[in-house]
Amino acid sequence: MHCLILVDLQNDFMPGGALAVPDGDAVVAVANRLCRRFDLVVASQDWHPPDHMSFASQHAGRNPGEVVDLHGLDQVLWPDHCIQGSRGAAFHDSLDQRRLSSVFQKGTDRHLDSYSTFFDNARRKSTGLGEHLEAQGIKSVCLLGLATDYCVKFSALDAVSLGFRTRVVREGCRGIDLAEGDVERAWSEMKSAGIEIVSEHSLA
Ligand code: VGL
Ligand code: ZN
Repeated sequence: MHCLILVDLQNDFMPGGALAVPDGDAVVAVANRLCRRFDLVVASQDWHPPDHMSFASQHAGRNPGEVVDLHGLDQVLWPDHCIQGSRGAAFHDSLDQRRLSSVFQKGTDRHLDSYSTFFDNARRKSTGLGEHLEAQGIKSVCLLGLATDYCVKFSALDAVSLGFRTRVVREGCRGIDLAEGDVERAWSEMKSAGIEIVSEHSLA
């Protein structure tokens, strides 16, 4: 049983959004094509309260892109984004949701960020996705979405560490590259961890 995981295909990560990923909307068509080829399709949503501590607006004198210590973890500060229930947090209008069986929301705890679709950044709480996949008999997952160097990378690393065969679709991802080279380093890190980087057309 194979599962496709669509990572954060939300308006705020698309061009014009609050935390726009360059060319981010290009991956929606890839998602729509691949949906039909998997036994199970799930999606994640970044889903923050309006006063989430990953927002630079919550730290006096700080700007997006800076790093602060948040309860002992390095936290990159972001513009306000993906606020629960907002238009920015909604899926891109062109995303075909008909084959989407469930949605997992993350980053809901004000004090803790969650890049991975499986666990919060402190790895204290599960989103329930890992348990869900196991209950469905899934052995292999394939990921695509936004952003390569944050949510896709951390989700894929958690997937492989949980024992799933893990593939990431290269042309189904776009990255932020806050520091030049972040996206390339993310691909290398994923490969070193045993994640297969595949193209849409090579998927069996
Ligand atoms: C993400 C930064 C902040 C992502 C989410 O989806 O990659 N990046 N929140
Ligand atoms: Zn976020």
